[in-house]
Amino acid sequence: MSEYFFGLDCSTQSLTGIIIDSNSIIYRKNINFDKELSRYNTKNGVVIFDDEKIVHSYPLMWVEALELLFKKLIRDKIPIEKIKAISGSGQQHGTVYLNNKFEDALKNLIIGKPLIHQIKDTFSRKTSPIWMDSSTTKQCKEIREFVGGMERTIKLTGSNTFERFSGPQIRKFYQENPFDYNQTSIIHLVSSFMASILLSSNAPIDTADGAGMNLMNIKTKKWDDRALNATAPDLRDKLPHLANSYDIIGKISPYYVKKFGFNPETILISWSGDNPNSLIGVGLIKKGKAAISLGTSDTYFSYLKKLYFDLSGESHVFGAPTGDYMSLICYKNGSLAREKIKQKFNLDWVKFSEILKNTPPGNYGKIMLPYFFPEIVPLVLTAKVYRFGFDDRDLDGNVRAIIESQFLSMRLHSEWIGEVPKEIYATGRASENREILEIIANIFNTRVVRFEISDSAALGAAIRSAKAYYDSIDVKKSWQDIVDTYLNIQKSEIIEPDKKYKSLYDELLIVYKKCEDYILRNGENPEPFRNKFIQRFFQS
Ligand code: XUL
Repeated sequence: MSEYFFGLDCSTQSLTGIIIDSNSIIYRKNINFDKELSRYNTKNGVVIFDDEKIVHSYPLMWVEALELLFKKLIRDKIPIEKIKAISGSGQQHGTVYLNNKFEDALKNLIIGKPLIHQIKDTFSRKTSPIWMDSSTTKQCKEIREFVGGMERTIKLTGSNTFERFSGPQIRKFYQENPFDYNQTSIIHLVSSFMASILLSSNAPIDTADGAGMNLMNIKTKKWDDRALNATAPDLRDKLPHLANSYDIIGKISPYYVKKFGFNPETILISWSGDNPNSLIGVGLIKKGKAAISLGTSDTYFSYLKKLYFDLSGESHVFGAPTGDYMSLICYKNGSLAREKIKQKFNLDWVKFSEILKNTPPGNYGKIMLPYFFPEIVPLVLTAKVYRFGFDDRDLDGNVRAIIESQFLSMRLHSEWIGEVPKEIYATGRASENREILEIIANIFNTRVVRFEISDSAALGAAIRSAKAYYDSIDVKKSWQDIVDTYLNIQKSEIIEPDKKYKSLYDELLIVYKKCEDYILRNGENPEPFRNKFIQRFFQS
């Protein structure tokens, strides 16, 4: 009898499930929150408040999506009892606040009632601030100063304080709602919250995702007293314990066995963040390669064998699910910014791609700083789009500019890693767009590889559950063997850079940086540089 492994990804806009067996992908299903759970009235899975810096979502919606997905497994006649192990992935940094009724409610679930009705009164905060929230600048400063400045914060927690990170978000909640904070018994990440739902008790936070909180010592992988004290009182008592990403945290709760037919022996493996899961899903378990994930957020990440800090403070070090580390840069103006241009000109993706195909690399020197939303890298707290050499009515100019600007910025802000990747793996929904990948290959002057399964976070979670299962029954499979198995069965597409654009993009990068410096750091006027670029590449 073949063994199944189940990976789930609770991301910003949807919940995805992938089932694999020892050497193939058996099943994929995606539940879009806006479409299938429309009564929550989310837009792209989130709620943006009047102050656009405040962005939350509904933990109950994620739980409802989980039950819906299980119902679909039954409808699609998946032999659920074959699933040996489950792990998962959650959008990083988001926090879920629960009161002292949470565990009791989970332990006393009744089969006949929907899950959400049975846990709805166990939240001390109805909504969860998520990674898109940028409303905690004050708290970031307070925590950073308490810890001893930016460099000490980076060396202690792996990152400078960031608005979306869990620590500053928790501090804001404590300061603005002290009563509700006191009513909070446990604060979960999205990943550990969803794992708790399946376990029917409080699941640990894995150290890979825990690194995105500004609360964990990145070297010892333990909660750090200084960071905890900088954040909120009694915080240690309100956090789950920390575990390795590969730890077995228990067996699936009897509730799911009775209600959906899961096997009572199914083991649960720590859930982790979407980016650490994607690292596994694209097989990054060695140095020298990088990945770009084009989801709601755009991220650029690579595997690190040893700790290595970005002291400029723009990037992060998280844990890797193998027990090592990963570096990451995150952009808020990812898919949603691309969508803004697509919608503004009433395009579909086919037309969008045609324009990319028919416009020249370098875009006649038209440059955009695409801050449709507040941006993380570089830090921009007030959304505003800047255009150099064109205006917002220029269809072709805007389409190419949004894509070129996103990846010029990524190249610029990933230079601290000091290593040009030999290959970039592209993942996430927008990686299905070949024209975007060609632009990435040319801007980075690096080969881009795209695998068939763009849901690398869910796949990574499924792979992690398979690895932990085999380890538990003493079947020796190395990380390399196991990731190769699932990469080799997928179709892949390789996009080579066109060398003739190397010098063009090297120069455009300098002009792009001048534009950024001018707008954000009072730098010199970029126009003479931009004009020289235009003369050299478009007027000779
Ligand atoms: C990473 C980050 C986002 C979220 C949502 O630091 O904030 O990538 O994980 O995908």
